Amino acid sequence: MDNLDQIVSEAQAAFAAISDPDALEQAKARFLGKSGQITELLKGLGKLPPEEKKTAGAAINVAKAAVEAALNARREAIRKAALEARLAEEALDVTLPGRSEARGGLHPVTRTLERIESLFASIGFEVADGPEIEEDFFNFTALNTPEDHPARSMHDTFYLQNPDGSLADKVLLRTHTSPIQARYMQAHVARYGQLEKMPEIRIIAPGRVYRVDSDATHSPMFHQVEGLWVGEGVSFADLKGVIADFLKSFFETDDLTVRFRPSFFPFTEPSAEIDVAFMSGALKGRWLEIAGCGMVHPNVLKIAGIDPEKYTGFAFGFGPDRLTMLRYGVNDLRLFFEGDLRFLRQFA
Ligand code: 2U9
Repeated sequence: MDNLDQIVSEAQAAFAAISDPDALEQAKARFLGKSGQITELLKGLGKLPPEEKKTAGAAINVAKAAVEAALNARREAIRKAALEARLAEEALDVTLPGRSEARGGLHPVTRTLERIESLFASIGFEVADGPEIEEDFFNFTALNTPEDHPARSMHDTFYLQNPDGSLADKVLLRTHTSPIQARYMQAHVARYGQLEKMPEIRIIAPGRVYRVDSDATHSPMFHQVEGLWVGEGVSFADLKGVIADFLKSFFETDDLTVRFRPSFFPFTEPSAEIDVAFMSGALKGRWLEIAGCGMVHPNVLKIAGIDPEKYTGFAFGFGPDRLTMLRYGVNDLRLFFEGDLRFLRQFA
């Protein structure tokens, strides 16, 4: 049966030379297919005399099994090689340096706002909020601002347009955060106005405000933090104490002097500008205008439904953008709103 050994060797050599799975199945057909060499030999068994059939049959089956074994071994080798190639291709180099998440940080003005909020929270002030798109009533009328006041002109205030381009009726971008307090007072009166003794109002109102103005010290969008304390017997002396304590805490020094300089606002009477002078450091001895304040005008209390004969209050307003410039020594306000990370990263 030399022929059989030869077929087996031929099959083994043929399979060994193949590394493509489809080509391997085609090579299999040459030996084990319908007209394959082994199949043909099996078919020829019928023609042999009965005494030879058994041994010849057994020998062919041994050869067939050897071809099948070679085929399976090669199939397995090809599968393994393919898997290894894929693993090598998809391998991760876990020793490469990682890609780290960029670290975010708070905007310097946000830091100032949070600082102001927490200092006032420590003396019982609640943080109040309101819409940036505001009604003329809450922005001006409720704050005792006359119909012909220049702040009401389109020259100073952004008014909203209807989709057809016509001017929206008395809807504007708030020019200060005072409407937050006007709304708060109205809601407070609706809730507690009937009580014999109305609970005190003690709020600060931080937020974005908008004015038609743009240069190195004015941005069309800027921030304000205003405060309001209304109750029985609230006086200008209380105002002075609260403001002086706040400024010392904010600038982390007792080495400063606060000055109240008479001024005018439609919503306060009397009104004052607040100046501060540091007794040491780079700004030593220079008066800096830092805020405005005053006793809430009786008309403002009346419009909110509060009896000005029974209750009084003080209000004040800070520009946190300016406070931030002072605290960090920045000389151009516009840097805060350009979103340049090279600038902002310095505060993160
Ligand atoms: C109500 C009544 C009174 C808030 C006040 C100022 C004075 C003030 C400035 C601060 C910096 C504007 O952005 S700024 O230039 N603000 O001078 N604000 S009194 O008075 C109020 C507020 C609400 C109901």
